[in-house]
Amino acid sequence: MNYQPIVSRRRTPLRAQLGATFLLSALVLAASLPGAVVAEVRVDEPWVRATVAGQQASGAFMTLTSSKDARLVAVETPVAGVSEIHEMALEDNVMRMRPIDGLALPAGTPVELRPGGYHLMLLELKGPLNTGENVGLTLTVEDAGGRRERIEVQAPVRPLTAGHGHGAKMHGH
Ligand SMILES: [Cu+2]
Repeated sequence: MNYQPIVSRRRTPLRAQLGATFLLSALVLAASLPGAVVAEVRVDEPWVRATVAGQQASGAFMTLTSSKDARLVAVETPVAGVSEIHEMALEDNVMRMRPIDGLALPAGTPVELRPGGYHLMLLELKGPLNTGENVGLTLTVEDAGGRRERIEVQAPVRPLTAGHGHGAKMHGH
């Protein structure tokens, strides 16, 4: 890679101006995200849907807020043989879920994973998920520069009534 063209385009006065702006932004960000020094992605209200007898799939939900532009690219959990990132999409006027390669986490913007929306799909469950238990989830997040970070999450198991039925038919709104 040759970085010469990028360097030659820079102008010193502009850079000096931007420096002050960046410093201010950094201070605001640090104040609004306590604990962001180590973890760059905040995980709020994680939970996993409890299963009923014989059910072999479930969903995991949470709100993710990244301090800089990043993507959620993978999820792993010891309770499932396969874990995927899913989106809901309208097909023939019916909302259906389908796997995606990654979920964009724009800087400073909370991204909600919820029943009926983006979610983490836990497939080939190794056993029942009972209300009151905790499920360990490992999220892999990749920043714009391709650097990856793994985030450990403990998600409590909650009953079915916590949201809409997973994969339920829903009309667009
Ligand atoms: Cu799904």
